[in-house]
Amino acid sequence: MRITDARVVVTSPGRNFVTLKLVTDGGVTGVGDATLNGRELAVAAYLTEHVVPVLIGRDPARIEDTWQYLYKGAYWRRGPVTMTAIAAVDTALWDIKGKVAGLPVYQLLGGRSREGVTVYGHANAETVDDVLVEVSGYVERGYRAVRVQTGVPGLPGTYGVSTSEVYEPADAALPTETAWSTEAYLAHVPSVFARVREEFGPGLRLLHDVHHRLTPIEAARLGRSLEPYSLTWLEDPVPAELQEGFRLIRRHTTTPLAVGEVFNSIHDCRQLVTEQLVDYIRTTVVHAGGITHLRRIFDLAALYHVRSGSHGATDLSPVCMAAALHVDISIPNFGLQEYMRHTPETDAVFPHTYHFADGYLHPSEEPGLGVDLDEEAAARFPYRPAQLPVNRLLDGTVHSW
Ligand code: KDG
Ligand code: MG
Repeated sequence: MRITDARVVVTSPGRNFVTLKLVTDGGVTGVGDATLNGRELAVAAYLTEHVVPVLIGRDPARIEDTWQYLYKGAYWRRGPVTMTAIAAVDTALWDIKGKVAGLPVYQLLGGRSREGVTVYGHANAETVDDVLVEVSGYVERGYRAVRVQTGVPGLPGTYGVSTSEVYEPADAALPTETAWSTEAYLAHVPSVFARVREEFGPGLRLLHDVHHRLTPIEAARLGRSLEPYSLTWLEDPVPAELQEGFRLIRRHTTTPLAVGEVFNSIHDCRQLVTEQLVDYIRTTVVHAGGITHLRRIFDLAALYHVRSGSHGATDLSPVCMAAALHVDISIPNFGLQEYMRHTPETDAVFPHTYHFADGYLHPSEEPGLGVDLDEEAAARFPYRPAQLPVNRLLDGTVHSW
């Protein structure tokens, strides 16, 4: 069996997605997500110019060999663009292998370790009263875990709080600017979780995303102040380039920590995992080298009692979500999976058979990943430039977004 064609499709059914579709001489096809939010065309060009030419004629069964060829063969290792491109190829090859075997991909990964994939949804609103309504909507739909974000009094807009029906931070061709005050934020957040716990009791799992905005000692203070509300995790409390900074947070709080959505390789995770500085590692199929590399990260994490908590925002396409669910259902150290629903337009471009029921997502039972790209539908939604915002402190200093 040989790869005869490899198409890079950029489409924007509500937001931009990049997808790689591999075609084989036997007619079997495979898809992989290659979307890097705000930098989509960089990955599309990497694939088109440097990867597609070396794929034509290759044996699609050789997943590991192809991974090593693209990783070691490029000489320039790691980085979000490279690893997203490799992820797309890897994911598409697992899709093909599943179809050839006549099995859903999770069966090739060792079969089920659980009955369903526990997911968390996003409750967000400007005020605490409104966010309580959002949380109860998730509880009614059967969710067991909810991420809670609210506006901060005194700030014009806050990370994670939608201004429209569909949450979409990449909201303009040139970056919009947001404003941030650590003091106002730290003074507000504990009161939000006090209200949510009071209203929903101890059973509901609660999460919060700081989105890389604090210093280690500020994060330590926040973690400690949230301890009475027993969060499942506090996410990205600080930018994670300084991994030893997490030792300082750990010394002061037992609030569990989750990090990894911007990581792209096992080497980004190594110190945090092996020093047990985090409790959940949030790397994804699309940004961390595909199913092959993600499993390697999760296997390392399992040795250190670190569980998975894969990123699953709407800028990761249904192809990524389909692949993530095959990993989630099969690994021994699954923790939680983020799940934001895509728009109906996106679902129509990426027909899939994974589904939500009773607080769980269930992977497809079809051979392969159980997701496809409808290229005709995709062609109706041309690319639109869209970038993520830039964040500034109130005095104008550029801060982490
Ligand atoms: O592209 C960036 C988004 O995916 C990110 O801001 C969402 O932090 C995020 C999350 O946890 O879903
Ligand atoms: Mg996040």
